[in-house]
Amino acid sequence: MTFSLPDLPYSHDALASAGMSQETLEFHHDLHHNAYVDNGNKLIAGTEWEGQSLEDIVVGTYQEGAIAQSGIFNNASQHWNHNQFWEMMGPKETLIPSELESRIQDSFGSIDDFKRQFVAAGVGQFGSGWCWLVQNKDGGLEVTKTENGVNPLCFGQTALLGCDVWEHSYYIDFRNKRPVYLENFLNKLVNWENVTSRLKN
Ligand code: MN3
Repeated sequence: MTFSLPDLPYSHDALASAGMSQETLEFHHDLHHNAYVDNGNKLIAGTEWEGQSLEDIVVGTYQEGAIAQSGIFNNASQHWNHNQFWEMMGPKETLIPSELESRIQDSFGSIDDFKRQFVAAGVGQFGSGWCWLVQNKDGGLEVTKTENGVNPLCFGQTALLGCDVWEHSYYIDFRNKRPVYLENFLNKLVNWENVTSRLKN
């Protein structure tokens, strides 16, 4: 399949009062995400990956242990990551549904402990990357961090929540304050109903 840029599930100014400005979304969605789409399409044209699903391309081109991933992987995975990221946020403040709350308490002890681990993972990712709340195959939840475009699909995990810690995601609104960006993300931007809908039984 050919990659295409999805519309944001809200207007570009919808998250501004929650800490993600219109300018950030114009740069991040319309330019950065679009570049992964365009570059990915150019790179897969005429290869065995043209016509495969996005998930199959990500998993199939991931090279475990490689110092640098291929261009196809980098653009395909970043396209997938951003597709998820836009859906994981929303303009409406949501509470953590009880189903997810109890899973988080089982795995981390408390919501606050989970949030502390998530922020620490994002702050501790040296350079560009993502931090995640994932569900492992045994059903348990875990906080992870990944570099560049690497994501939970590469490890057979389900991505429940992911936060982009590339500087382009926070520099306009938070400058160098990545920890404040991460705390704001958890407390104001996450659509917890979307996160809960990703849980597998
Ligand atoms: Mn990004």
